[in-house]
Amino acid sequence: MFKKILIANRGEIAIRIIKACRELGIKSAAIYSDADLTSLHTRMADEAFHIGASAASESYLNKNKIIEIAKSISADAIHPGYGFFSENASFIEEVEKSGITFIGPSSKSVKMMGSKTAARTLMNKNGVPVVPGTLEAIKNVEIGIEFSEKIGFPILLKASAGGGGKGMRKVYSKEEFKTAFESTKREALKSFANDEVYIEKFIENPKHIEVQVIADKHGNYRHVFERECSIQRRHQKIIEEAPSSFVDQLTRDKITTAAIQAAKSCNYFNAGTIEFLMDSNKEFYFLEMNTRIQVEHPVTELISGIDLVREQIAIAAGNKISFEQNDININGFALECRIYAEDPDNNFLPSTGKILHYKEPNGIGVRVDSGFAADSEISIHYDPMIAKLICWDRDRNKAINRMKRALNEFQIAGITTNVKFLTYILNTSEFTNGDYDINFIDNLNYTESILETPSDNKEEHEIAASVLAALIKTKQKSTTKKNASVKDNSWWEQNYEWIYCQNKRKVKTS
Ligand code: MV4
Repeated sequence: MFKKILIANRGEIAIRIIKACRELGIKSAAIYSDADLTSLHTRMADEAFHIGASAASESYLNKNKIIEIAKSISADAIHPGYGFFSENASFIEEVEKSGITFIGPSSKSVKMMGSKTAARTLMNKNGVPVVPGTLEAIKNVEIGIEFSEKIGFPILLKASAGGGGKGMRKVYSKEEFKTAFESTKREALKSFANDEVYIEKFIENPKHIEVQVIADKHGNYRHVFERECSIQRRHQKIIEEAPSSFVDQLTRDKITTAAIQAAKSCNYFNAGTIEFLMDSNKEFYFLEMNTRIQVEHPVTELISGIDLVREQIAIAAGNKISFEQNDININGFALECRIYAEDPDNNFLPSTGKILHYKEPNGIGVRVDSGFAADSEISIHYDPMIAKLICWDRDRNKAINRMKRALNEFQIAGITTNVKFLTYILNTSEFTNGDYDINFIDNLNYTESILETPSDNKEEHEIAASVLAALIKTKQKSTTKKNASVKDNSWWEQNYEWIYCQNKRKVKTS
């Protein structure tokens, strides 16, 4: 097993990896940018090394510096987390060349899955259903129109080097085709330095279902069931669930078999995810393969009992997968809410600044994977995700109720978050019934928060929040006392107005 792992990431996933290292008796080494000098991941790791300025290009995306540090501290392996270099084939090649183990797949697998046309061709050859369309890039407008008419409009033009929603355009008719084709090519060239574009039939109102797979370097393949990830906005997932309430056992057998076949077809090792679109008839189509650990991996961990990050590390070290397929079962139900520093009342504008007060929910079936604490700074440089709240219970309905309770307990002040928005979604009948697809948030009529905030003055919010934090710290006063104007039982409503009164009094007398 490895002695020391360099974690080439930050925030909650760096901390998640540190926890796995500690349980395995492996030393963890963090890298940190200027902005992360006092961040949790920097503090929690056994060792921490400054990498550069706050901008990602100067720090977490500084390939040479990362490998240089890994060598100089004699790290045996690098864990990339998600984002940053996790799916960068040239980074993986460099790591492979340096003699350090990359905790992830081979650069070859990543390259293969990075080309959407290559991936489609490979999947098609191996019996994995792909969306009807072309397996190769479209050579010219005439061929494109002829093919589109054959499968029927609307179609999607997709950049071969794209993915995650980048480089996609819907085309409704042959009249639009030429302009759309040319601009998709132009944009693809600019974004990915590759202008190959192919055609897929547009699937109407599908669900996004993905299958977790694990493979080792000895040719063993396992699946860890599916996740439902349709609740998203602009390709940013917000709520994920496992298992999917839409997927019956027969469909599950089919889609997990297809996922394992997909992983085999590119000689994959590491944890990975096969993304599918599923239509209302439960027909599913391969979309992309994610060759990394994903943000939403905890829901799978909670229903299966498998520690996916531990498996990743062990597999990279050359171990076999620690379980047989028949050893694991779906136990209960889990969902994850992503807590973002953004303002749903203001077009989801990112909210930056200092977290003045922070308290996580806890209790049975509640897991919080977070990168922040009180006094943490949410900067413009990185992802606005503050924390992931993951709840488990024996069935979906119970888990949703537990999630609502936990969201209500989550105390974050100083910045705006989407916590109320998440609660709003959980209360919709569509969500409760599992009756939604990838267009759910776009079609949602969320205009204003149900509850009024006591004041729109940011400065007053901040003062009140800091007074609240101070009061909680010194336990000077019970802050859970209800007053007449309380509209619900959220901590904000219970505490904020009370503290705000206190604060006003304080300001007056001082
Ligand atoms: C599609 C599609 C409908 N039909 N392909 C978006 C991300 C990228 N992975 C593929 N995407 C889509 N491909 C066909 N043929 C709809 C989407 C899509 C989507 C897919 C999954 C999750 C969220 C989405 C949001 C908008 C569009």
